Amino acid sequence: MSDIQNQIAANGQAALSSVAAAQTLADLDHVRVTVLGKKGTLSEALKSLGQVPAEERPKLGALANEWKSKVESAIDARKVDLEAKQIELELVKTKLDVTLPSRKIHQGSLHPITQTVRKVSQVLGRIGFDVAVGPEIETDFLNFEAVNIPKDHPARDMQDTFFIGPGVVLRSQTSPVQMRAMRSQKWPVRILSPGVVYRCDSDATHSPMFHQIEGLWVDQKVSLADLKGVLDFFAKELFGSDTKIRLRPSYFPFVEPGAEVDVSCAICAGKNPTCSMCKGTGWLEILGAGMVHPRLFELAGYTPSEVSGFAFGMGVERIAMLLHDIPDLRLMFQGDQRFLKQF
Ligand code: 2U9
Repeated sequence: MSDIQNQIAANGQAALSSVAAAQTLADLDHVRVTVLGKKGTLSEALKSLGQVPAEERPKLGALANEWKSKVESAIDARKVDLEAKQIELELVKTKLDVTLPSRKIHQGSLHPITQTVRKVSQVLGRIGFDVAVGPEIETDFLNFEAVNIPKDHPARDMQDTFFIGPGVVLRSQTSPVQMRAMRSQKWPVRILSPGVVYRCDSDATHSPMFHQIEGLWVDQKVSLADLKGVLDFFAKELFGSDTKIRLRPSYFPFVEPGAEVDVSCAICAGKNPTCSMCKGTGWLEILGAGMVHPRLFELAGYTPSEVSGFAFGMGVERIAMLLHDIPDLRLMFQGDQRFLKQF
């Protein structure tokens, strides 16, 4: 055997050993380049055939090509093995347990405050109340002056209201919305104003931000009997058809006369002295109401002798707590999924 024959066979053998020893796809590619690449050992051997006598060339050329295809086949076979090995390694590394149950998809729901606002608006919408909205940043004039809250009223104190600039406050009730409505249109007016209000107060039963819904009905000859009729309908729709209401005299600057309104306790009907809802009184306070003060009509640009009206106001959190037996106001603002997913 000639030196070149030996050389080709030795290179071929060495290449086969390197292919068998390759542990990664990168190793294998390195072998392919060093053996079969442009300057690879077998390619160089083929190039050097030019220097051997012409009669030996076909035999040596065939030998070199034979080794070349042997090495190519060995590389292809090894590549299949190494690819399988790499996939196996990946699978072990990621430890994917396909038998685990999938994560549950939780369906969201509306916040109890939103549900209550919608329910109240829907019930009163059926007897003709339209929803009106207004700004949360209000003028001192519309928040206080225009709804007959005098300069020396405690609500005007720094301790009760967020003052955010000269003559500008965060509204402490939604009354300015109704006042704006009256000042911009002639009667009749029959509106509800749901919205956020702000007061400097924070403890177990007070939040610095809470929600109110106020209602206003102004027309010719609107009476206290109309107010009672509307509130009776409202209470029965919200708390059940057996519900009764009662009005207790009270004072609010924007109405005269004013009243606090209670509904009968659906849990014990006053029969359980230790009832957690009504504490045995049989009544639950739900809102305040009254006949619109004539001074407000003047400030709205109406003629007080031509019109009359009633208004009412309620805290939405309180209504939601009564409807769903929620024990603590703070639950409404904490965003706790364990609480919220019950609605
Ligand atoms: C205009 C005229 C009259 C709205 C009213 C109440 C009585 C009332 C409280 C309930 C609980 C506020 O959230 S609360 O603290 N509200 O008792 N609100 S009458 O009277 C108005 C409003 C606007 C133009």
